[in-house]
Amino acid sequence: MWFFGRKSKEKVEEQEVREEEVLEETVEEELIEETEEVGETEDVEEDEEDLIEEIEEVEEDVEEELTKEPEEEEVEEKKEKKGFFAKLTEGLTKTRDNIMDGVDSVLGAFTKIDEDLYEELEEALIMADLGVSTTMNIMDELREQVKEQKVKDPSKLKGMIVDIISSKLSEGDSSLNIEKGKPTVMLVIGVNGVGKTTTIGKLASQLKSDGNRVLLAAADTFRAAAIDQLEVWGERSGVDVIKQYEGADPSAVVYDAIQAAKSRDVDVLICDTAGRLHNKTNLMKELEKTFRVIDREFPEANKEVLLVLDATTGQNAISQAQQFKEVADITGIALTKLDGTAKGGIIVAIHSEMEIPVKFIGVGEQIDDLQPFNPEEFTKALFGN
Ligand SMILES: Nc1nc2c(ncn2[C@@H]2O[C@H](COP(=O)(O)OP(=O)(O)OP(=O)(O)O)[C@@H](O)[C@H]2O)c(=O)[nH]1
Ligand SMILES: [Mg+2]
Repeated sequence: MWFFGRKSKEKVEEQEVREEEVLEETVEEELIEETEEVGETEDVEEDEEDLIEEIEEVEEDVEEELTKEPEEEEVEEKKEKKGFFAKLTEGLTKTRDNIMDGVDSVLGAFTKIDEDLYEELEEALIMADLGVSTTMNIMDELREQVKEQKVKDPSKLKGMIVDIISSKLSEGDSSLNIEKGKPTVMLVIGVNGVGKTTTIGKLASQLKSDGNRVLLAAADTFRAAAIDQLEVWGERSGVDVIKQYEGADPSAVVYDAIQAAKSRDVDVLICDTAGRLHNKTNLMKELEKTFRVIDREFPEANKEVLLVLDATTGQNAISQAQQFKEVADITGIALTKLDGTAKGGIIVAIHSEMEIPVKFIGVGEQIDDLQPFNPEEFTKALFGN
């Protein structure tokens, strides 16, 4: 115990000394800390001022951004609106060059307007897929205007040609035969590969977003893949497809679809058709049968027969139109693949020779790459005036 007691006494003394040292150290540390804190407070105040300045600057920037924003939004909107027009202008580049390069080189080679100039101009327009009879027509009008206006300068002819072509494109009614409160049946016809199914898909999507109840009929039963392809477009545009099976009677599919359209109170029923059967006679007979079914089963409906033509086929499109005209009362033409072809001039020939209005133009494979044909917009995209 003693030992313990003595040791404890020494320990207590040691402990007291240490406690005093620790206390001194702590006070010293606290003092240092306090002085440092004072320094820090000054720093914080400075930082705060900097921060306020920064916040003010950011606020100014934000205000500037906010006042700028509507302008940027407008630009974005314009960009979207311009989408199709820009695509059309770009798509028509080769067609424009094809027509204008020919015209320019002829006009550049003459100093006066004479028969030779007219002949060469005629050739240039035919070469640009405007078609023989349309070209003759354009030339007749041109000669007349030159005489009337006493034009002497060949360079004046370019503007005159553009005006004549533009007025030709404006002839005819390009609007679709769709009325609110009355159903419309649209039969989409054309040879294989021209873009019928794709056009139907794009059209279904547009008509639906315009507030119409739309239904599709897979009356191209020639290939199973054709039915599948229409179904894919139906899904994309959120529109139902009435179908049967490969090899089924196309008129039976149309019959089913008409019954469905009636019971579902559909506004527009669009029927896909085969572009190719075992032979051409078969194809035309099948179409006639389908027309009879529509007339018998849906007499109260408006009828649209849309012939799809592929712009890249040039003059061939005219002979296709002539053949289909023999069996069908074509009410309008959808001219596809105007993007990237040099043969877009065919649209002028179709318009004036066939006396069937072009109602739609296609400039690509996407769902929004189809537009109602607007003659003013089209000539603006084609000639930039
Ligand atoms: N570049 C371009 N391609 C198009 C356009 N329209 C359709 N196509 C393409 O042309 C090809 C044929 O289109 P479809 O819609 O299958 O043609 P279809 O007339 O239904 O053909 P069939 O069913 O075989 O008679 C597809 O690869 C389409 O993507 C267009 O405006 N521009
Ligand atoms: Mg098809």
